[in-house]
Amino acid sequence: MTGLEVAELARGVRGGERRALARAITLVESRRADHRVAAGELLDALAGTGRQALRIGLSGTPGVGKSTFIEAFGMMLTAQGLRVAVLAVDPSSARSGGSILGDKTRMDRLSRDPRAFIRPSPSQAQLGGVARRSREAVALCEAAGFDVVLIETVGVGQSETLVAGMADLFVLLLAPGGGDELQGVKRGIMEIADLILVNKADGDLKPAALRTVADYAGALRLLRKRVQDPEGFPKALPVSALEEAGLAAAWAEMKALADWRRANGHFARVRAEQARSWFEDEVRQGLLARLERDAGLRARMAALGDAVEAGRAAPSRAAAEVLAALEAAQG
Ligand SMILES: Nc1nc2c(ncn2[C@@H]2O[C@H](COP(=O)(O)OP(=O)(O)O)[C@@H](O)[C@H]2O)c(=O)[nH]1
Ligand SMILES: [Mg+2]
Repeated sequence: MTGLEVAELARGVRGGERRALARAITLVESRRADHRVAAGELLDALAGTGRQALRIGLSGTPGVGKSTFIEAFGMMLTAQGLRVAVLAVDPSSARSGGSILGDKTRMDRLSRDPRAFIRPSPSQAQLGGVARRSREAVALCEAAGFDVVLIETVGVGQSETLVAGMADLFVLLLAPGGGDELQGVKRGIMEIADLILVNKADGDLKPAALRTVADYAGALRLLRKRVQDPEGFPKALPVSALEEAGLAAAWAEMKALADWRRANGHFARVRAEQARSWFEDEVRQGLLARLERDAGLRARMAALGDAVEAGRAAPSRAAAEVLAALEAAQG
């Protein structure tokens, strides 16, 4: 890509053109070396827009209603005049075929909405690559002037931490269920949630949903108080994505929380910390990539791994040897 083409793409993204944004995301997803360079230039060119979206991470196990929720919630926001981007972060997408496209619920209405932009996760990605691609895609959506960026992920542990690390708010979607369900949610996930939405609070499931909300509200009260929370947060609420009930209340809570965090400096502080850890991550990934690119080092590492496994070398000693070899290779 020439400098001129990058500049033109940047102009398109800044102008909020969805096709330019889609192309830009494809560019940042590419692992080709020349594409990486162009992607870096593009992100640089877009760095100064000063635009800020509300980034909302959304997680939940398959079938809980993420797609249904995102479509209904997204339509509600676009009806208010807001522009909404939806990104998917799915490290397992190589197997499942993507968490949005592979779905029964394809968000048909939202995808036709001119104020919305939907991007499924790419197939074939490892967590490291997913992290970079997702952060950059979020940055691109922000530069394109979207007001809300929804970052969806399936509940597979690691990806939730990843998404929370690039979001301003983290929402956990749950299905109605008794005590077992409460057990099933890992404590770590509870600790990063800002809002727990118990979906399917409709029809026969409504009483169970309301009980689940009460259970989680109780469990949340037992968690350690976090500095970035006002009184009453994290919170649990019932919603019905299907009947589009409780969505306005959920949005009101999200806005109230974001406003409070902005007013109290937590919003900017957390973003600054996220930027730092993004940077540190990139350095780590870059070092690992170097290690993996160098055939001699790879062979050395394999041999030392065997020696460690056989008890002929101490792990820390062997690691020091690989790092010394890496430094020497830098020369
Ligand atoms: N009763 C009820 N069913 C829902 C609701 N939201 C989603 N569903 C259903 O749950 C199933 C899974 O929904 P989907 O949005 O695809 O879940 P995802 O896998 O988390 O994206 C579908 O059959 C939906 O129609 C809801 O609020 N109430
Ligand atoms: Mg889905």
